[in-house]
Amino acid sequence: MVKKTLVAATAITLSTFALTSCGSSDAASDSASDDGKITMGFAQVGAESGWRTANTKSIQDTAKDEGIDLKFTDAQGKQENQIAAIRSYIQQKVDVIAFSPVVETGFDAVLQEAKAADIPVILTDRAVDADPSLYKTFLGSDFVVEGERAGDWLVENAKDSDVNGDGKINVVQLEGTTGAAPAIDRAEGFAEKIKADDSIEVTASQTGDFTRDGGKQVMESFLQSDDSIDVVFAHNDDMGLGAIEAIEAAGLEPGKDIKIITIDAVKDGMQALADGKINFIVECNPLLGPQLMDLAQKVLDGEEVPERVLTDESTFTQDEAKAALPDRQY
Ligand code: GYE
Repeated sequence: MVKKTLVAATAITLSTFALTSCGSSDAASDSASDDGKITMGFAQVGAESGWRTANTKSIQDTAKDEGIDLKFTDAQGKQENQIAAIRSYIQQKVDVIAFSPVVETGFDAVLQEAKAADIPVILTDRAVDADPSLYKTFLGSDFVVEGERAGDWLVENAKDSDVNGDGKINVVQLEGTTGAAPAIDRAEGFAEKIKADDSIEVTASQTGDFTRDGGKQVMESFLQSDDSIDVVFAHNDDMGLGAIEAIEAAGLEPGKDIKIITIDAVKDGMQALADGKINFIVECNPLLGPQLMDLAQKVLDGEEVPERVLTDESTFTQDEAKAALPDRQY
């Protein structure tokens, strides 16, 4: 275990973890092991989607490659499990805690506890709505921009998206987990951009909890109550893939009878895009492991890190998906 307490107490920048690990004596008596290795506690959301699976693998593989002792928990989509995991990392006196908050609110108390224990926290993937002094940095995508990219595509492709030919483009939205940053921000970015065209309207919007099953069930109910749906905007690929199943079961052709826009660009989504069942995907990069471990190193070295670290992302049309698929890692 590394002694960040030494860094804090002496306010000097220590160049190596080997050095930090033979420093302060009271911290030394706390440590679970004193081998100079970083111990990171990571509280993951769950395993709700292909994106999450790729994200988990990236974090675990990078930790292994870089000799970081990773304590990993899967909160199964429940905030209380995530808070319990973070508390247990505090008790175990890990060097650094990282997590991807299930929802935006309700983490203040546990973040205060980590701060009081002098354990730095790095947010990955999703943000919290809390005092920024409670965490060191936030690494992840700009979800508002992702929603905007989806909205821009629809505005640009409005004519083709009026499948029913009635001059109105009726969009149903499959939202991510209620209260989660990507669900809130993607809806916001999308809504902002579609304002540019009066004929586009979100006629129904409901959570599918970022899962394939959730997307399927919500889409089934949308299809039962409305036969004028032109477009599905799903906050992730998995829900879009669930919607495809529901659309096919209703005897309609996804991508043609109903246009589909999703976010993530995981392999299954990209395959459906290349097959013409999805029309446009906004990329959200799950491979955060290398940047996360790098930030952890820097924080524990006492280096300054930016408050916000963005990931690089693009978008895919059907032709672009065909070209990108052979090299797609996840
Ligand atoms: O888009 C979705 C996942 O937080 C960016 O969570 C992540 C989202 C991702 O379940 O597939």
